[in-house]
Amino acid sequence: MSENISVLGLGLMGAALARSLMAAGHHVTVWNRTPAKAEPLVAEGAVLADSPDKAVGASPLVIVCLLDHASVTETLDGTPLAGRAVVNLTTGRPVEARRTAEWVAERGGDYLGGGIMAVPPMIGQPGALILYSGSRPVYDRYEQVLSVMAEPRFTGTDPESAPLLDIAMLTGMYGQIAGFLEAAALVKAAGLPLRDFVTTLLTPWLHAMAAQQAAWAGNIESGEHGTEVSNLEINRAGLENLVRAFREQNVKPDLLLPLKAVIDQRTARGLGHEGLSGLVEEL
Ligand code: FVH
Repeated sequence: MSENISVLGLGLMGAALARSLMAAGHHVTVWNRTPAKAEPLVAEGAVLADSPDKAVGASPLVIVCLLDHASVTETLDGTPLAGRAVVNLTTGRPVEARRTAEWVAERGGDYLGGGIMAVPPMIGQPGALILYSGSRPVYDRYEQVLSVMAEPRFTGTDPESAPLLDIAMLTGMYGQIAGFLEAAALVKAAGLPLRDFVTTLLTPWLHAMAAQQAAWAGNIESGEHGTEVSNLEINRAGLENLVRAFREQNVKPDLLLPLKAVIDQRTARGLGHEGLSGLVEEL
């Protein structure tokens, strides 16, 4: 079914979102602070609104994708939000999402926030994911429409949950990037073929190791950090060995040191018999 949808914000991400909705046959009205960015989309069939007010007035479903939450409330201030489903795909912190949800509700709108787990070229393609939280009725009503942009996943009615999980996902990603960068620096400094190392050794190894995370999550939920595999004392010695090896190879272990510090802290409490999952208690 074709829907009337307004998209506010035509940066790299907003334009990709609008384009995917148009490709699925929806009637899309667009607005952007700098109107020139709307021109390609208008040429492809979008309707240009010359103010946020007119954009919001044009459709029951309003998708917003701007720089930050401050620019969202600034843009929507004074627009006719009563009865509108406001889907905010602007990145923000959990407390900002709560504030923006309340701000929209005070003006009669129904708020659904989203955390985009994709870059613009992935929008409309398999593999793109958007985490949603907030209004369940809005999610249920528009789930089909949302699925055009990326696989939608509803994470709860608390508007803080999607941004919190978004941040948790990015945290996992940055941790893996940190490990990759240290490994790459070590291999490169030794003059070994890096691409071969990554494709034949590192990536398969990381996949295999990631399989342990579900068991660790169970330990963390239960508070039982015992291990039959490798305890913290062994990992402390292992990290010590890594750090010494890095220094001998003239490579800085700077991204490994914070992990070593938390392991040292936990073992100093006499908890070296525990598994790595116990480190969460320190954090
Ligand atoms: N691009 C990405 O890879 C990431 C992936 C994950 C999610 N993010 C978030 O998406 C939001 C928008 O990101 P973007 O990539 O579209 O960013 P830009 O291309 O820089 O476009 C920014 C748009 O925001 C408009 N804007 C900025 N300030 C204001 C304001 N005060 N009032 C109204 N609009 C404003 C800007 O307008 P203009 O500069 O063209 O006039 C663009 O439309 C973002 O939250 C990412 O974290 C993307």
